Amino acid sequence: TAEVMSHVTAHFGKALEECREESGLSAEVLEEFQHFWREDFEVVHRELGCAIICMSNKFSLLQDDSRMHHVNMHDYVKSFPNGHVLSEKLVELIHNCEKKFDSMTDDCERVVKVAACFKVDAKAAGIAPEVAMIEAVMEKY
Ligand code: BOM
Repeated sequence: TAEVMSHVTAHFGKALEECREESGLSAEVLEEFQHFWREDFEVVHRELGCAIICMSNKFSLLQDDSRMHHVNMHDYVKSFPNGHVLSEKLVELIHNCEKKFDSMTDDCERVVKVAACFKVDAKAAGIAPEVAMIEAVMEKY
């Protein structure tokens, strides 16, 4: 659900500042991670892909090949309030997007494509949060 996704995004987003330098993602492109979900934010920059890899690694959410670690992602999402209602769906949506871009060899380029696909599919599935929902739970993390 969108409510659960707001918690996951608020928590995951806290790792952005630790990853800014090594990813090269400027504040001009993305100032705060929750803006990822804004209608007018385009998920296109290679540096955002690098940042998502770096952030995911802080929580052991990726395998060595920079693809999702299914079990760890499932457990991560389940750890949030009502997480069990989102975990399977989120893993399924991300994996479906990974399959579409599997031939891309540049990890950062591929992950930003996967993230853009995930944003579209999460909206279609009705589980994308409003930025205001994320801001309402930011203080919890
Ligand atoms: O193959 C690479 C897998 C990368 C998974 C991350 C894709 C989605 C990241 C952007 C959105 C994040 C919102 C909430 C946290 C989900 C972990």
